[in-house]
Amino acid sequence: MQNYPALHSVDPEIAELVAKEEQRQREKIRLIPSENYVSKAVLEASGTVLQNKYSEGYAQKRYYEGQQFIDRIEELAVARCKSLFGIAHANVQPYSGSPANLAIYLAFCKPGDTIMGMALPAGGHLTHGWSVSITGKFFRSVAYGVGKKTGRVDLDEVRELAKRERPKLLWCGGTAIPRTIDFSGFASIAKEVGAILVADIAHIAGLIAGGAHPSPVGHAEVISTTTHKTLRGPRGGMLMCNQEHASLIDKAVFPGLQGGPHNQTTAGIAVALKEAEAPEFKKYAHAIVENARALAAELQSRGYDLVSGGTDNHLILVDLTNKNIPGKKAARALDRAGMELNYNTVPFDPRKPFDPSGIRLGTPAVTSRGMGVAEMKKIGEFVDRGIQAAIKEDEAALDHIFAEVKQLTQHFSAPGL
Ligand code: DSN
Repeated sequence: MQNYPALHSVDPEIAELVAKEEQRQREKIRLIPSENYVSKAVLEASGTVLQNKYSEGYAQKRYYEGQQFIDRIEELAVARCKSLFGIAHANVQPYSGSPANLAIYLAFCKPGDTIMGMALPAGGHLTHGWSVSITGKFFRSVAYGVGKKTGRVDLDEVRELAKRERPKLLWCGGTAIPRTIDFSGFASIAKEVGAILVADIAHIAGLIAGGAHPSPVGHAEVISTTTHKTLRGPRGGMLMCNQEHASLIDKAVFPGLQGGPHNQTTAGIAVALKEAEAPEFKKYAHAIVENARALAAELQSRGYDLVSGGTDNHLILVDLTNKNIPGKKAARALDRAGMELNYNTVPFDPRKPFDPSGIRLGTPAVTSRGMGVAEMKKIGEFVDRGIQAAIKEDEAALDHIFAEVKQLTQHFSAPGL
């Protein structure tokens, strides 16, 4: 357990809740594909006196004095990002993924312009133009989906739609895509219709950094990511582009959209990027994919219907329709049984987003704990037993599974805890 003596003395209520959350993260099998465990070094960097400093602007061009060390920290984060991804320009100031994506609109679009992204129910992200997001309200948004039979993006359909609609921005990437993204295929469409291709690699940044997924560099003109998913950094965002767009992107982030950067996060990002340069991180990235494949195979062998028939990356999307249980009921029961995942829409879902047909799970966090293929088989069994118990509303069985889950997790220490 972490020791927070000052917090315990000033605010025992918050201290106790933090301790309980830590215990929860230690005991449970964490399967939300957008979550992870940061290292102790990242945690330490994110909780420093950098909290105390304003630094609007960029290194060597700030609007506040006293930037001798903040500048160096941001320069290190930028240099490490550029080197890790092999790109000319990086901005590490976006507060998270949604502000990073908004900055891209600000850089390249005017309200009312046509933009094109993957539909949310097909696996896209809210900020790729979905109707309830500011990006679907301020811009004319057109959405592509996935094939009904394949569960995969059909680039011929994307091309046809793009030729008809002529979007200014074309987004690829999303939040529930279990398959490899064909960045070069998207790039050829963007070129054909004169759109700027934006790759949102939030989910797969760590896989790309570790060589377990192809890189969008050289294909997408702008790349957006969060830093806290497979990349295993603190909660934050980054934008990357070639030199041609550098100034537009930087101006859109500040002063266009944000004020002072969160320097404590910048330091945490710098540390995570250093960790991601290490050879062990490459092994980690490949192990995430190997584990996801093993977990997917185990679920399939137990009769689960996986969108697209499997996975190429860290993420598995399960359509529970054939199991006669809605996603939310399954996710709630599995949480009680010690497995944390989220209910999710599946493509062409006849149910509502707040009570959809699927669950979404992934392997970044369990892989950070050092779990491997043998444990994935066990987790597949736990998930199946949890869902069977949920169908029967057998709460005692769920409690029993949680006890077994704790037996397993106690053998795998989690980074940072
Ligand atoms: N909320 C993130 C996810 O879970 O995928 C995306 O923004």
